[in-house]
Amino acid sequence: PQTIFRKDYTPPSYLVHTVELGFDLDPARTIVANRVTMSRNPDSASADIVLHGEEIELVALRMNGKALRPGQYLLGASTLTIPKAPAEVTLEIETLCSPETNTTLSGLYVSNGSFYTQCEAEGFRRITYFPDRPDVMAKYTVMLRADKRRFPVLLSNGNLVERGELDDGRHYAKWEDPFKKPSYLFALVAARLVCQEETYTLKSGREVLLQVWVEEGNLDKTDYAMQSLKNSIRWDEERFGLELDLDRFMIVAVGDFNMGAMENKGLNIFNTKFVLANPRVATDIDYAGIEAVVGHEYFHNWTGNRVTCRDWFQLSLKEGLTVFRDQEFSADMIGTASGRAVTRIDQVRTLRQAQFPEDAGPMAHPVRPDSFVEINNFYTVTVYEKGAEVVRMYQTLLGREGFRKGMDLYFARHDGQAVQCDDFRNAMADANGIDLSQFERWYSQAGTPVVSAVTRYDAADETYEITLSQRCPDTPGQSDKLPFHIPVAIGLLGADGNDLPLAVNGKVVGATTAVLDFTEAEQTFRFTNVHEKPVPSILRDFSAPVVLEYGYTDEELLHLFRHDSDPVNRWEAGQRLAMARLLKLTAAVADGATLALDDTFIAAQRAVLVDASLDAAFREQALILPSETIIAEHMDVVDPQAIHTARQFMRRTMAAELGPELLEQYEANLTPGPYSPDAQSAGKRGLKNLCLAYLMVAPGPAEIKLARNQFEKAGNMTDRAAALVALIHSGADASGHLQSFYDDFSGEALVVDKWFAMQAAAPGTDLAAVRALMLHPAFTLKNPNRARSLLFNFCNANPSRFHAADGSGYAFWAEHVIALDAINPQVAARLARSMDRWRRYVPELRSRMGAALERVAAAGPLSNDVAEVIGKALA
Ligand code: B3K
Ligand code: ZN
Repeated sequence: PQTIFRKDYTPPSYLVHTVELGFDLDPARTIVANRVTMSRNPDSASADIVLHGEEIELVALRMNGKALRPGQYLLGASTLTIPKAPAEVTLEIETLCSPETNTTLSGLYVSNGSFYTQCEAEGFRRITYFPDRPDVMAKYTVMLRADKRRFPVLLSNGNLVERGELDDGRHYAKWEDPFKKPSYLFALVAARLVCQEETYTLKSGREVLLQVWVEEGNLDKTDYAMQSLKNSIRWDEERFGLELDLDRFMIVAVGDFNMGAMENKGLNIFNTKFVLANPRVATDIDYAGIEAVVGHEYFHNWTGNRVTCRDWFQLSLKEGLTVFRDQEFSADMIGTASGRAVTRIDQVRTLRQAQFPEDAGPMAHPVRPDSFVEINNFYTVTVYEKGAEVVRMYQTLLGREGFRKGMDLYFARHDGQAVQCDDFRNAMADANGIDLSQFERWYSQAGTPVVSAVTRYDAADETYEITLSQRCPDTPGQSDKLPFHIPVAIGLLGADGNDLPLAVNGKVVGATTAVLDFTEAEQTFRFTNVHEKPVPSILRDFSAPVVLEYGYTDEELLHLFRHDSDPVNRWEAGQRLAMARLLKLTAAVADGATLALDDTFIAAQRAVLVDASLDAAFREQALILPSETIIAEHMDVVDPQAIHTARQFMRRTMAAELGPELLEQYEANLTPGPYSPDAQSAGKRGLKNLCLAYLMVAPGPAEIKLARNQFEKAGNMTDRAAALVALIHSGADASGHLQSFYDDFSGEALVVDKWFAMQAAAPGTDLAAVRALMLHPAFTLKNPNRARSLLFNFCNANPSRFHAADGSGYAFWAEHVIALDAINPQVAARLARSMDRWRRYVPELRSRMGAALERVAAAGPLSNDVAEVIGKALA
């Protein structure tokens, strides 16, 4: 496979003005007629037209009205080149494709008998020959023709301008998108669907048509998506002054989809998982996911579509920014400061669970990568979530108003353009009159920076000094990194737990949190008028995506855990207390020593659990122990069984010591009455179900009865699924409950996914049980949601079984990476990532993991997607 480098970017040789597409849709043999007008790009030295094409058959090619003979164009493996073309060109291209055999779910494909498309990043070239790159923006007109009975609904981007009947039971619809767009935002749907629709009035008074399209039988599950869409529209108007620019905005749900959703202009296509919800089938987490993803795709209309990326190396320009926007949207929808903090804690957990490991592994790459083999491998937690952290840091440095000024300037300068990450940074800097050149390193240097803090209190002087130093580990292809520009938010707590007033380097701060501009390798900040020795609360609200090292004592952490006014750092203190103990316990397990957990820790947990002045959602967060994956990241050599045993011991001890309080909080957080997904109620359910999970770690008959009762009486999926998970994890016989759950929901694909997922992730489920589940009639590798629910959960969320000593889990992994690769390379490559951290495991496991990787590498031919991931893991 060939590596593509950012430094090799060259402008397109031809610019496209208009694209007229005609589709004769037939599952086996679809004819695509493409009429495109283009002119030579003055910024390019080349007069060759280069079009991309994959898995399509060229039927006819005309240039300026004349048919081209084979010698007049060159057909490569994935390009069509017309050398020395005239300055102004109209091309007419006719091609054939086969949607029903397209299992990659990229390009035009069939799901449950209907047509859908997915073009980002490079799927449009699987539909027609085209300069399929985001810096080629054009106006599209689309004519769809299909059998009316089988495909009654015909949708594409923009506005419906015409529809009518054809011969032979066929019909047509013509769509026109008034906005220029890159090919990756093209979409069509031809399907048997129904919709919930509504006319919505924008702040300006303009009316728009909103539609949510789903398969028949799912109209009882579209309310929340519609509500989230309206909330998103309103929020973008209020927070960023950005209005919906179309008369019509459609969301379509499809059951076979490679990722969460896609922001095609005016026609968002969604994985059903992020559209369909009602209390019977969806959990609180599902509801939150729908709100976030509907928001995310909607916000792309400005950050992604109106202003797009020059090339795919700039992906975070739209993704990091849009994730940040959806995070802020979700936080604002909750509204309270503590609710906001809970969403922030979730973000920090995701970073530690997935992004820090990525940044420390063989696939580590900067937020703006320098090279790739397969772009689809770079839709990563680094580009998305770390990218969002980078955007968040602008806001932390500039304040909300300064950030808004930067956004306004960005749109003023770049609306309608395809630009780079640097353009966004320059808009932020210029709008605020500050120098952000060092900030560029967040885009160019991979790896998670480590910030070390040392403090010194001078009682005589009443000064407090904090010396920060930073380093960043080497990553593939990068060493000797330069210092980052890191905003370090800090507060100082007095002995009474209150924040002390702050004056830093001679300047009064006027708030209880100061944001330090940390830019050097080492830098000292001096607080004055500090009347007592404080406890520092460093990196409040997780102000930068770094690892913070500071020699906190237990007393200091307990003080922060009790009093910190910053809820994120309050939570963090609890995580530090837990992590120190988990690491000691893990070592003790490995050494065969006796395990013990101190009363101080238990007492601190008890205090938070019963503190009714705290939101239930926060208390839940505080009681969740660091995951086995996060613990592993803190160790040089990883022994997954020891980690699992240690963490289970801690959970069992907490359950035993906190039994009465857990039961009391279980009862105190019931949510009687009709289900509502609001944050308050969801928080209560979350805490209640966490209490249940602890009570079920080593349950007696009373606890089992409690769980069974909840399972049977539950009025919503959140409570029902939580009870079932608790039963499965407890080791009690849950087979009857699993069966009745399946029988009740066998017609609901998304619930069947949950059914597979909860079994796959349970420590009681060994490989034999997973293989048995694969034989279940509802299992298929072809549906990504289903494959993820069973395989990915086993390989990523059930470490004690996946890492079985005999290596059987790894062999299973290899077998299915290979099997999936033949069906859907994008999904296969995601599964391939489960082995990223293989070199860190104990030698017995490491050698077996290496063998499994070699086995995949030797299987052939592999897709570029899988070859890149495996090649980098073995490099
Ligand atoms: N932009 C799409 C992701 C496309 C992934 C292609 N492999 C979804 C999103 O981020 O909104
Ligand atoms: Zn996105």
